Amino acid sequence: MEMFCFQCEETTQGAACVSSGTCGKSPDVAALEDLLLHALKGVSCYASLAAESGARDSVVDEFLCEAMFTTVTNVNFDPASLRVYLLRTRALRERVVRLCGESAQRLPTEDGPWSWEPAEDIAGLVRQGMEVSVSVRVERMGRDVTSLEELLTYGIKGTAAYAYHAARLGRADPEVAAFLHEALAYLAHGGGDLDHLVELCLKCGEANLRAMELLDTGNTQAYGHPEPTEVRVEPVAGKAILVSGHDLRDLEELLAQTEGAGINVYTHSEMLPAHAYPGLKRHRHLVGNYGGAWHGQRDEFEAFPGPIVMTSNCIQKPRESYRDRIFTCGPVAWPGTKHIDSHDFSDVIERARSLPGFTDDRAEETILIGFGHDAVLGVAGKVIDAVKSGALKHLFLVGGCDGQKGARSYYTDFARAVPDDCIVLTLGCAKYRFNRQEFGDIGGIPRLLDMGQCNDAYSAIQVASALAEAFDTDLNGLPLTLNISWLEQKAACILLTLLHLGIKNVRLGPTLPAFVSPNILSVLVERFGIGGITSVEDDLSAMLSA
Ligand code: FSO
Ligand code: SF4
Repeated sequence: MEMFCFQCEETTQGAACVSSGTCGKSPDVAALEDLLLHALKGVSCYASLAAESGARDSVVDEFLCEAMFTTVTNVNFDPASLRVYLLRTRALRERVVRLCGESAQRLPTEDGPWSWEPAEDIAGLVRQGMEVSVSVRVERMGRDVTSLEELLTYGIKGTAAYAYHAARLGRADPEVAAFLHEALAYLAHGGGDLDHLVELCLKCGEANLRAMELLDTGNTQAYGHPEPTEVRVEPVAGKAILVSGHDLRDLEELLAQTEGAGINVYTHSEMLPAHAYPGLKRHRHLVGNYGGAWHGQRDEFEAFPGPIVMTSNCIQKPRESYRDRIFTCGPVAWPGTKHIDSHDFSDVIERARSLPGFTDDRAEETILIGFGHDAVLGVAGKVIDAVKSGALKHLFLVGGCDGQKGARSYYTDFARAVPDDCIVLTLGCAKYRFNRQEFGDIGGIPRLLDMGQCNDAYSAIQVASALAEAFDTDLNGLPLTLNISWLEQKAACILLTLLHLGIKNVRLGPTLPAFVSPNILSVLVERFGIGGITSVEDDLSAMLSA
């Protein structure tokens, strides 16, 4: 049986990856991830039953988030690591069954995710995974039900990823986990009711809003509110470590362990926003950002003269030239690369000492970042006055994930074409398409406001809500258009959050999700006004005249 994966925007020919993933995922890895999802649904069936009598287990909740995160695009490509997740899932199920007590017997007697037993070896697990793949479900449930089930599943994966990062900063809300269990249990039983699936998708958007809020609180309480900061984007002489991904907690630990070691630390891709947090930028050896969005990593990592740490997605197949100096953390894994456990970065530091580092300073060049909700709301009065006086006509959120397709140059052209009396808000790795360009300002307000990582969509929502209140309108009544570039499942959960908030007419590109069937797309268009992108000129003029 062939693999079948269409969870991200880079799926082959806009349909599904069937012989191998564009991302590098092998059929075996795809099957193991499908099986992990299946096994987790089994755990959630019991966790939902236990919750009915008020019994909860934070260990299970945290594991669920990490294990769901490991199945997100560009996170885990290692069959051995996925086998460990599967065995841990089976062991935790035992724990939740005990938590349920007698109610555990209420689950059906026929086989299902609640009764799965792991095969002996990886080959056996792969065979089990192929039996629960998306294509099997499409055959059983039909295209439309599977389409909504996948939208919900991907929303859950994204929410779990944000909840995982928040938990590492000591922030968790059992209600978020309770929703994830409820939704996975519904999927386990093959509910198939389209209306209920739509309702669960919107509830997922609500749970994700809470997960992003938890992460925002975790980040800002640990490191302070991001503040406008000029970040150096060309290297300086000295030994060097590069940190990519999204996990600020990993970065904090690495900075503490390299304090006074004479090694410079650089951010890469979605780690760029770290420079704006007072609690992180106080480390003088956090010297700058190196490179751009995730998909340029193979050239960038090859050229980087030190070790690289991947704290979350997006990892690509390492080239031989740097395979022995790339390290993974948390849910990230690639076969044959060293995984860091318990924040012990001593191997990374040792590797940095043994590598040459940068031999000289490159010409200084900086970019301005750090416009989280606190910084933007600090100048809200100025923004409101500028809108009232007509100096500021429209705000565009141009952000989300970047990807490898040439069609994504649309976002560079779009940001460039935004008229001078409009502001561009951005976040996520999509900003690398235009964040080294000069945008100028409107009455002292920079025309390009970098709000942070993809999860800082939370900041954008806070700012939009405050402006709506000031103008006595709702979120759809603002001169604001969301033009979102999507790649993977964190974008799916953010989209569901926007729909939960009632935000209409979001543009999604560069292509619409392959997992959304034509019928379900019509529902999304009719109910929420979701649309794709066309040409920069047509889209801009439609958005400005709406
Ligand atoms: Fe990008 Fe990757 Fe942050 Fe994603 S690095 S693509 S949406 O993981 O999460 O924006
Ligand atoms: Fe293809 Fe994306 Fe799935 Fe990778 S994650 S196999 S690129 S659809």
